[in-house]
Amino acid sequence: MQVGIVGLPNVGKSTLFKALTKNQVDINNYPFCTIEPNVGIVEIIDERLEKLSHMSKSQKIIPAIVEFVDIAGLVKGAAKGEGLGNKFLAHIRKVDAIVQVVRTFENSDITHVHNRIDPVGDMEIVNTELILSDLETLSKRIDKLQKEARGNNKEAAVKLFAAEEIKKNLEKGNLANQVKLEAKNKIITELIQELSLLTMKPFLYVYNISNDYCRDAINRVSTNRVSANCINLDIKLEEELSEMSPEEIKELGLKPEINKLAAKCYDLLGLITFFTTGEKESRAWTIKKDSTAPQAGAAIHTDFQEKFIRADLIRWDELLKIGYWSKAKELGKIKTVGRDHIVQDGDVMEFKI
Ligand SMILES: Nc1nc2c(ncn2[C@@H]2O[C@H](COP(=O)(O)OP(=O)(O)OP(=O)(O)O)[C@@H](O)[C@H]2O)c(=O)[nH]1
Ligand SMILES: [Mg+2]
Repeated sequence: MQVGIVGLPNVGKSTLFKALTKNQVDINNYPFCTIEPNVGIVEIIDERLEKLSHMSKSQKIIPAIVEFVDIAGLVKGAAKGEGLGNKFLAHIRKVDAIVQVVRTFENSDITHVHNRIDPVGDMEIVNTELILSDLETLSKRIDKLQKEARGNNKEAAVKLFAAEEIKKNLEKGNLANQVKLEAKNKIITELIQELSLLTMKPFLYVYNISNDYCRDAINRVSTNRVSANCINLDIKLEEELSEMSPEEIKELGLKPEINKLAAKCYDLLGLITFFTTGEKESRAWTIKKDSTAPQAGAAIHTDFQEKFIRADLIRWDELLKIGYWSKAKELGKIKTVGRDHIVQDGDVMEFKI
């Protein structure tokens, strides 16, 4: 699962990527500094895992991870091939969720491609390009569906109706992920997968604030309709903190906020964690929300799904309170579940295959 970092050129995308992944990447005060995408892994800091590993005296801790991709800046006309145009959009198409970095900080030394600080305007430029690209995808699909629907193809008719509904919304400037569709309808789900629209992906806005940030701009952003899913971050400061030792940070009386973003992205991707714990290792495993026990097992080994017999589980905090697995078992606190059981975030599990 990958999260793509997008936004106008020179707004702090690579700085954010560096703060998150600690990968050394080019950060320079000029637009289109990044051309080829940078890919990096971020460990999700999880207090629960640390406590479990402490309880089990584990030799190794293996946290959950999220992959981030730092993508080239986009400009007006990208959907028509301006800037890095289509190449840029192809990189976005591959990711599972989008983090859009929006500049709100004022600093005349840092070039803004439009020579102004206007977060709402910037977001609209980026979103418009994504929407235009999606409209092109939709138009082609609608043409095809219209032909199919004429032949009394019921499935095509359902898809056509949904595709037109999405198109209408995009034309109003809404993102596809804001369109209310019958999420449980199999045909519509299939259409959504086939279309793979950029604006259907989950979105998170990161407002790049700083000491010299413009409060007025933030206020305008927060009253804007597209700001539902957002987070304020002083990206430059976070990057500086990522280079310091915990002692140095403590001395400054500061607290990094960057981990919150990684955790929020994990959530944005629709992911949850279950744990395994023992002397050898304690580990956080990543699964999609609503996964069944055999599907969760597949995170450990693909074989586990097919050869699944049952799973034993307990909530992480309950296990921690009791102190160890065998005692929890003695006390009858370990639950045995079958194939249909839906795994919850924070379950500690053992699989029987
Ligand atoms: N003052 C200030 N400067 C920042 C902040 N974030 C980034 N910068 C500076 O802005 C410049 C551009 O940052 P990058 O991270 O390279 O921007 P980018 O979005 O990756 O740019 P492209 O790759 O060209 O699209 C660098 O000089 C950063 O140091 C911030 O929060 N405050
Ligand atoms: Mg960059």
